[in-house]
Amino acid sequence: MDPSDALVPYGWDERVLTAYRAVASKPHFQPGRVVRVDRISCVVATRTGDQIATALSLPAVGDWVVLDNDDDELRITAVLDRTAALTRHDADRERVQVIAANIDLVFISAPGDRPSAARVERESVLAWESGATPVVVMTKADLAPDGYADELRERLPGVEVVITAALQNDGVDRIAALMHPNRTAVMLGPSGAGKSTLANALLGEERMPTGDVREDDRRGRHTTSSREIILMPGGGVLIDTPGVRTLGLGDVDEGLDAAFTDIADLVAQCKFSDCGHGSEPGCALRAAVAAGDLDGVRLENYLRLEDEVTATPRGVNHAGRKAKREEDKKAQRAARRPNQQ
Ligand SMILES: Nc1nc2c(ncn2[C@@H]2O[C@H](COP(=O)(O)OP(=O)(O)OP(=O)(O)O)[C@@H](O)[C@H]2O)c(=O)[nH]1
Ligand SMILES: [Mg+2]
Ligand SMILES: [Zn+2]
Repeated sequence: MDPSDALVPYGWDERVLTAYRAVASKPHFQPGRVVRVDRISCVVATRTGDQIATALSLPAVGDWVVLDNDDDELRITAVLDRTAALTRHDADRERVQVIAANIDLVFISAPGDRPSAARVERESVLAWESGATPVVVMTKADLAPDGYADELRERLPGVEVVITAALQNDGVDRIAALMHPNRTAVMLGPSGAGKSTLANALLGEERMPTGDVREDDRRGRHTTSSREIILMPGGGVLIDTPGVRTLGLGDVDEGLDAAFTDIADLVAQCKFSDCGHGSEPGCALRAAVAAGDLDGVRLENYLRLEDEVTATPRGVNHAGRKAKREEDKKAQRAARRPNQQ
């Protein structure tokens, strides 16, 4: 592999080269990484710079693609297998959307002016499910209530929580240190969380547009409108995304147990294998809450999220729900296979 290849800053390495060679069947084909996806087109970084490309179905930002330009138009002919992909479902579970592909880290922004550990927990399920490593990034720490950082650390065991206030340049160096050449991170979080502001602090310049939040409820104004790759000055790739209101979990499976490993371990100790974790005797989860070993609020959120995943009313046979999850897992794997036109 040529280290001076113009795609190296985008993460081009031996792995991608090998994957590319396995799929690129014609010598005039060229590789590229999708750096921006709008509603109808996408921009691909190539060895000759950024170019607009067409595709039968749009890839995701972060995808490595095979490009064909034989009749003056740049066309995506194949999408390379993804290492990890962050996906979300619409509320009706009909549409699956790949937010970012080939990511190593998911920065879950937790705005200090709108504290919600439950939302961060929900997003951590999606992050674990993606195959990448979640990192909670508290933003606007200057506006956070006392104790919010501790609450996040308690509610998200095993996840690093970084405290930042990008406008004051606080904590930004820790985020920079998590970025490496060849590493891709995506920022997740609601509109107005300060994602683009943090990106600018990492860049050291006001490149990404930012917008204010509404006075009454601190919601943002959807300033960022497309998903976009930003090359970090010290190497590595950051993907800024528009804030989304609803992050449906859809067919999540491993992500839920990964985000709640402590609870997943306890479930195995309930007396009844079909325990609904309500008032039945011998429930290990309720016992752990009573003993002060498990946060009751965290348990309620877990049960809510699990209900959403299984989309089956609570109290019905747990084994049936488990079986459904197994089925979902298979279907999801099939759906996740990148399309190769
Ligand atoms: N007080 C304070 N305000 C901040 C901080 N970081 C960002 N903000 C403000 O929060 C508002 C929203 O910031 P953005 O960076 O546009 O938020 P975003 O997450 O990119 O929002 P979308 O692009 O809409 O998803 C702006 O008014 C920022 O100035 C911070 O550390 N402290
Ligand atoms: Mg933004
Ligand atoms: Zn139980």
